[in-house]
Amino acid sequence: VVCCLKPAASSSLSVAESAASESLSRIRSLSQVSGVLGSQWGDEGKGKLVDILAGHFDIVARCQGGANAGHTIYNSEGKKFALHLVPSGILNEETLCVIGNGVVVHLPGLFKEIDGLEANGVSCKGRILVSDRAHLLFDFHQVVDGLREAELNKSFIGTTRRGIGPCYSSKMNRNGIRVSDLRHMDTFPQKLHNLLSDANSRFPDFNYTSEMLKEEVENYKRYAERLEPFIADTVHTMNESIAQKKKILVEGGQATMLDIDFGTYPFVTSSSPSAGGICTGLGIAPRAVGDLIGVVKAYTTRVGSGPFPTEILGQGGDILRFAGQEFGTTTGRPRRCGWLDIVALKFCCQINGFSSLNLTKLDVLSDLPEIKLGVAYKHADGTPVQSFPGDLQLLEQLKVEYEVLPGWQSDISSIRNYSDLPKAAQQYVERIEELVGVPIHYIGIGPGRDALIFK
Ligand code: 2SA
Ligand code: GDP
Ligand code: MG
Repeated sequence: VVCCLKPAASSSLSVAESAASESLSRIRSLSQVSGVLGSQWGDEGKGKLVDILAGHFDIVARCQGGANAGHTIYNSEGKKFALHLVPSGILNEETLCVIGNGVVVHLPGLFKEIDGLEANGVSCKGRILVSDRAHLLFDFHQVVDGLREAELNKSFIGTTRRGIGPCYSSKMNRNGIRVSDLRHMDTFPQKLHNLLSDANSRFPDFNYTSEMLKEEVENYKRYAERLEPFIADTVHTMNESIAQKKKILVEGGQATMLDIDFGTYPFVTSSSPSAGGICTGLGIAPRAVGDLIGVVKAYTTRVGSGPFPTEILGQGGDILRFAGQEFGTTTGRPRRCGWLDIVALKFCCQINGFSSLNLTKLDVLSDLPEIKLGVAYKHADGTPVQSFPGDLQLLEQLKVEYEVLPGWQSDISSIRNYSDLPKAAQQYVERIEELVGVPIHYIGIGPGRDALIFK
C-alpha cells in the first residue's frame, strides 16, 4: 500500500483501494506535532518513515544530534540519498526542513550535503532553516573526538568521530559558539581562540597554532555569509507554526538506547534522542507533542562499543549483517547484529510513550528457519531483572531468556497487505505487540518508499 496514493473516489472500492485509503487516513490522523524516534541503538530505518510521512506534514524538524546521524532514503525513482544533518523531509518539495537549537551543526558538512542534494536535483533553497541557537561544531571538535577515543584505548566508545561529544561538551561548558555568533565576526575570533586553546591545554597532540585560528576565522567568514539566508529563530517558527495549525514531524537521530541519560552510559551519544529531546531541542511545549512513532528493527543492531545483551556473535551475526546490509550510513562500519530485545524495547516504549511502532526490515528475517525473541533478563542466580538496568556491570552479567518462533522462509518483499503475509510472519509481529503492549501500525519489508505495510 503506497501511502502517497490519493483516496479512491468510487463507492465500490477494490481491496487495494480500500487498503490505500485506510493507510492514508491513518497518516492523516497523526497529531499536529508527531515524532519518529529510534527505539533501539539506532539505524532502525527512521529516515525511510520520515520520508514517507513528510508529504503529509508542513515541517520536518531535527531536534538533536548532528552529522553522526545517517538516514538512508530512496526517492520514487529509487535513487539513494544518505542524509546526515538535513532532515529526511527534503525530498518532498512542499516540506520545510528545520534544524533545531538542539542540533550541533558542522557547517562544511551541511554545505556539502546541500550541494550533493542540489546536484541530484533536490532544491534546498528557502527550504532549510537553521536555528540561531544551534551550536557550531568545528573541525577541531572532530579532531578532539579522535584524540579522546585514542586516549580511551581499549575502552573506546566507538564514536562516529564526527565531533559530537566534544561539541556538546563545549555547549555544556558554556563556552560553545552558536549560529547567532556568526553575525558578530568582531568577537568570533576570540571565542574560537578560547575553544582552541582549551583543547590545546587538554591534548598535547593538538598542536594549536595562530595560523590555525586565522585560517578557520577566514573559513567561517565565508560560511557565515553562505549560512545567512538559512538562519532563523526556529523557536519562533515552530511555535508560530503550531499556532497556525501547521503539521510538524520531528525526526529523531540515533535512539533511546544511545540517549545520554537512558542509554548504556558511557557507550551512548551526547544528546537526548528520546521524547524529552523534542522539547529541549526545538523549544516547543510538551503538551504540543502528540503521536510518537517508535521505529524498531525486526532484530537488533548496534554500531560502536557497549553492552548488547541479545548480540549474535560469529556466523549467525554475519548472516543478518549481510542480509540486512548492516553497515554504518555515516562511517561504513559493520554493525553488530542480534535478536530483537523485548526488554530494551519495552524500556524505550516506557520512556517515550510511543503511540505506535514501525517494525522495519521484517524482510531481512525471511530466510531464517527460526527466529528468537529476547523476552526477559535474569540475574546470574535466576531471579528476574525488572527493567532495563542502568548498571553496566549488572547488564554484562545477566542472562537473556529467549522465545523461539518459527520462520516463514519465503520472500515477503512484494507483499503490501498485512493479511497476505505468511502466518508465521504475522505471528512474529503479533507476539511483539503482545509482549510490548504497543500496536505495530507500520511494517517495513524493503528499503524502498513503497515497501511499507499498514497494519
Ligand atoms: P557519537 O559519534 O559520539 O554520537 O557516538 C557515540 C555512540 O553513538 C553511536 N551512534 C550511532 N549509532 C548508530 N547509527 C548512527 N549513525 C550512523 C549510521 C553510524 C555510522 O546511520 O549508520 O555510520 O557508523 C550513530 N551515530 C552515533 C556510536 O556508534 C557510538 O556508539
Ligand atoms: P536510520 O538512521 O534509522 O534512518 O536508518 P539507516 O538509514 O541508518 O539504516 C537503515 C537501513 O535499512 C537503510 O539502508 C534503509 O534503506 C534500510 N531499510 C529501512 N527500512 C527497511 C526495510 O523495511 N527493509 C529493508 N530491507 N531495508 C530497510
Ligand atoms: Mg542511521
